[in-house]
Amino acid sequence: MTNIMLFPSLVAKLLPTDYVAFTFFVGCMAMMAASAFFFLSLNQFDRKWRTSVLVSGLITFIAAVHYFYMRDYWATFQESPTFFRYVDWILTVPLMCVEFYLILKVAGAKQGLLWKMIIYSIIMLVTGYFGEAVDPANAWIWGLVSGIAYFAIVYEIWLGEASKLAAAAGGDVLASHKILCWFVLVGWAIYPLGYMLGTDGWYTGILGKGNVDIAYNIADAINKIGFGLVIYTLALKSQKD
Ligand SMILES: *C/C=C(C)/C=C/C=C(C)/C=C/C1=C(C)CCCC1(C)C
Repeated sequence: MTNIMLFPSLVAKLLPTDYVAFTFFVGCMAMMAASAFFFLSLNQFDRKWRTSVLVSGLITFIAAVHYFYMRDYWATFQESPTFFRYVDWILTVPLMCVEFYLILKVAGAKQGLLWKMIIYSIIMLVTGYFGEAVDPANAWIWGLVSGIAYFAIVYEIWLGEASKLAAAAGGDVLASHKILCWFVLVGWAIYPLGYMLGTDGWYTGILGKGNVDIAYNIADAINKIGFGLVIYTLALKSQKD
C-alpha cells in the first residue's frame, strides 16, 4: 500500500487556475475576519446598538461556516454547492431584514414590517432554489417569481413603509438606510445575474453561460460585509452625537 492510501490527505488539491476555488477560499477568510471584527467591537457600543452590530457579526459568521463547507464541496466535486448556498441565504437574508427593522425601531417600526420583509425574502429564495436545483427546466419561471419577490423588498425599503419610517427618523438613520437601499438595489442585483449565467433560459442566448459561484461569492462579500460595516458606522456615529 502506498503512503497516499495510508494517509489520505485532508486537504483537496487546488489548481492555480481554479478561480472558483480561489473565491471560495477568500470568502472563508473574509467572512471570518469580518465576524471577528464585529464581535470584538461589541463592547464599545451601548445596548441599543449592540444588537444591531451583533446581528452584523452573526450574518458574516453564518456565512463563514457555510463558506468552509462550500469551499470543501467545490474542491471535492467541482460542482456548485447549491444546497449549502441556499441554506446560508435562508438564514442570512432574513437577518438582513432584521437589520432594517432594528435601525428603524427608533421611528416606531412594527414587527409586521419585519415579517412582511422576511416572507418576501423566503419566497425569493425558495423559488430561486426550485429554479436551480429542483426544476431547472423551468428556471426562468422560478427566477421570474423570485424576481417579483425581490422587487417587493426593493419597493418596501425605497418607497414603502420602511422608507417612510427612515424619513421620520432622519439624521444618521436616514443616511444609513439610504446606503442599505443601494446595497439591495445594486449589490443584490448581482444574484439574479449569476442565476441567469448558471441556468438555461431564453436569456442564455444573450448572456451565455458563466460560473454562478464567482458571481455569488463576489456578491456575498460585498453585501454581507458591506451591509455590516454600514450598521457598524451608524452605531459609532449615533453614539457620538
Ligand atoms: C447574503 C446573501 C444575500 C444578500 C443573498 C441574496 C440573494 C438574492 C437577492 C437572490 C435573488 C434571486 C433572484 C432575484 C432571482 C433568481 C434567483 C435568486 C434567488 C438568485
